[in-house]
Amino acid sequence: MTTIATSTTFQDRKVALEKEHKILIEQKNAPQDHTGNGIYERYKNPVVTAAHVPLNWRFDLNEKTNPFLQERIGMNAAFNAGAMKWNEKYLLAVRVEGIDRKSFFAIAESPNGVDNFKFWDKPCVIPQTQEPDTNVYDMRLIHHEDGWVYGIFCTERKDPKAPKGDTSSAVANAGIVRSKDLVNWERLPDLISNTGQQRNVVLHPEFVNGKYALYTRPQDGFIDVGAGGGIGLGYVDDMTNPIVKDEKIIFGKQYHTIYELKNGLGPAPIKTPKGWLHLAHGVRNTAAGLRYTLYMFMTDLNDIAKVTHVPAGHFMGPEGIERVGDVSNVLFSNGWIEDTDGTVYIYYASSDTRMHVAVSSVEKLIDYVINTPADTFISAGSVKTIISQIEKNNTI
Ligand code: M1P
Repeated sequence: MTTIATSTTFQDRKVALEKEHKILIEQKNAPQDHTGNGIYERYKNPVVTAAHVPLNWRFDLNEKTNPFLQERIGMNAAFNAGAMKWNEKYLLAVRVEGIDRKSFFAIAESPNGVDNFKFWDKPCVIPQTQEPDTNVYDMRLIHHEDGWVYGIFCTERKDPKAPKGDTSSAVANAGIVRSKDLVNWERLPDLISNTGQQRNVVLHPEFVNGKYALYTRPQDGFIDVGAGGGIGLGYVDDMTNPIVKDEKIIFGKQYHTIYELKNGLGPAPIKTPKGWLHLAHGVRNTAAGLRYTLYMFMTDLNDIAKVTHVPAGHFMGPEGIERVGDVSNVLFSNGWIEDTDGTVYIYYASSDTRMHVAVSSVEKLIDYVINTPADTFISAGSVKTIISQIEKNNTI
């Protein structure tokens, strides 16, 4: 049997693919060319996309077994990444989604936090519990004061109680791994809580009265939070037996806000002299479907259950190309890095498709959270807030 593929086609394609990939990975990034809002600067290029995934994960590079150099394992998206600085490098624990719809985690590393993100040699191997995860996603990386790096992620399995013929209903819970080198991961039992489902679970980086503190997002159903929802806070004595106790909602959903339908914590909070800075996502319904935006709030340094400041509205909403993707009109963040000089790299995904970065500082974020007017929850209140600002400006 003859084949139309020739050695030349294979070699040409290989050279072209490698060149394209190198150009993409090494492309320099820069802040967007506009004045912006003074709170953060969005960067021009996405920092990680499905096309960043190494060629040897996707292609069989042996000419004998793949004469046409076809992509054997396609990648669909790279998004919702956890983040941390590690050995002077900026790391993202990216949710990579294959075209088989399965997500997995893979670490991408950058020397500067804004470009040149390269994946490590192989994706992360997450050990299984007795009940294998059907899908895993949205890992938060937390370097806890106990010395371990924890990865808390969503594990999803088919709902065993789903009626016959319902092939969609699932149960979501928090899966937990920990590591000392980010290569070898130890799987701990999944979170044990009183609610049916959990997503967006985040570990507080410090002990609180000798206990581990976990931000939760209890929900009744897989998509709908139902009667529950909101950002919860509960305590665990021992992460090897993670039973959440005293779970209370510290930030509930609220009518006619950007977190009307549901909300969930993003990355672990950043400690500042004024309080703990939090980044979260809020979801509201629209005629065009759900809209996910990011918002910020601050909690008390000595009482992490006490919300002290909440600027009105969203901190970041989808803009331009960010508005379009597999699940359009979504911004989601589960990773940020506070650098030693106070710079904050905010990693966010757009429309469940790609990763971006926006850069701010602890100082700017504190100013934003403390001095942005709070929500009055009614239009007349918003008008009053604007007029008060106009009048103050008139006295300058
Ligand atoms: O599709 C948007 C997001 O939907 C879910 O978020 P939440 O748990 O708040 O509903 C998650 O599946 C998330 O990964 C996804 O980005």
